[in-house]
Amino acid sequence: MELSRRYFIAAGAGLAASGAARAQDVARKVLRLETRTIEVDGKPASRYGVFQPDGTWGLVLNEGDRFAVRLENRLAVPSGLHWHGLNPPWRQDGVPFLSGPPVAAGGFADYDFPALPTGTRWMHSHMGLQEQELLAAPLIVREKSAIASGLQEVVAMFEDFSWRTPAQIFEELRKPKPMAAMPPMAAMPATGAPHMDLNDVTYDAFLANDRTLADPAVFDVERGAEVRLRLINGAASTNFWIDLGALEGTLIAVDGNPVQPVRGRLFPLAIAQRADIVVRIPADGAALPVLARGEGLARQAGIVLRPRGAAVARIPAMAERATPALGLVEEIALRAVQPLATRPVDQSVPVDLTGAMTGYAWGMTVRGLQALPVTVDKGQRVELVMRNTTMMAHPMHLHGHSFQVTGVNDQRFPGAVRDTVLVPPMTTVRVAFDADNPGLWAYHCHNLYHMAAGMFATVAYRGFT
Ligand SMILES: [Cu+2]
Repeated sequence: MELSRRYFIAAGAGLAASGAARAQDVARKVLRLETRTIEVDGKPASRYGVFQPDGTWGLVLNEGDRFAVRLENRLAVPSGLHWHGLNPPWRQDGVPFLSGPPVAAGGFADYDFPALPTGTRWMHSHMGLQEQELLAAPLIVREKSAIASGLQEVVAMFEDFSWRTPAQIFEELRKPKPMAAMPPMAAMPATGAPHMDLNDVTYDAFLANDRTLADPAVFDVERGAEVRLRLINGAASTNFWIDLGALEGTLIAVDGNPVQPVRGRLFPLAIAQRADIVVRIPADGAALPVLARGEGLARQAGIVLRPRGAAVARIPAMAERATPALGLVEEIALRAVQPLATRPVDQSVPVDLTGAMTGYAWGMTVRGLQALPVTVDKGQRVELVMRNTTMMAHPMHLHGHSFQVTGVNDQRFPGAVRDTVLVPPMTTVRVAFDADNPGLWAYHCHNLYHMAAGMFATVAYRGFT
């Protein structure tokens, strides 16, 4: 295929790790997929991770940089990374079997493209259920404005943790269940009030930067100074509320893309979404927790901002009360700073999110057909009309493009530019994007188990692949 020449990518199928020795020869950052041990509730847990050779977690670039990376797979299994929120040429998107082959155990792959769009992105494995094994890390492209502001930046990624293997979790989910215990994926109970299912996996812990609240990551900050939080929901299947406690913050970007500022203490953060929030550290000098509280749960994780000399109080892993469900009240109020250009929609594509009553079978239909891609022509303005026919919320992610949220049910508005939007139960969400990045792109629910159970589709450019 001509593309493989045009875009320099060496998928390291069968190549030995001796390729690593040459990494110094090219001006590339090296990212390694490794096995490491973290501590959860005082017990060691062996999990995957993404580190630079000097131990740095993930990657921070500056606006204008190229994403010039060699990815070394030091795991014993085929793997890879998807650069979530960046819009690379499709062969470099890191989705095994769709954008290219997986990276073989001991092999490597090279990537080189402009690191765009800027902002808070992240990286994670798109291979099987590896994301649940914590194969994810922050990927930040610092905006010129952020660099010029001189604000201290604190990156926090929140994840869900289980002592069970992801395969065990998935097997348990897929087991046939008695009718009474079956989640009513598309049912209305006799009361008439819709029953919502918030979480179908029960986790043992939530993590912030790999740590529980028993031993949280603590960041030193200056009294009275502003700090820019770059918060990432890297969980496999948990939506969070970001809780700033007594502190009010200003939301300035979602999914890395600037929004008109929104003040608040509580912000929804669905699976795979990001939020940039600026907080001012009070002059009184108290330490400030930034919590991620599981949707519908009391369980929480968090980091602590500590002014010089402040004591850090123990924060319980379980709050007194469970949080409510995430909704779209905040989403509807968001306004993009850089919206899509005004132009008519060339095609509007109905996409239904579906769940079967029996078994754990999730799906999505395009124009009413399972497994049909969203076919687009380069240059089109495309609208996706996502109708959730199920009783669970689905964080829907489109690869390779940034979209603008343009409507919820009957309401139209020029909303945020994102790459992942939450579609709550029995709700229709509209997004629009410009078909400007030819390829064959993943388009799916970012709940790992929903995706694995079939809620996965593609966007295909006509005449391209
Ligand atoms: Cu889903």
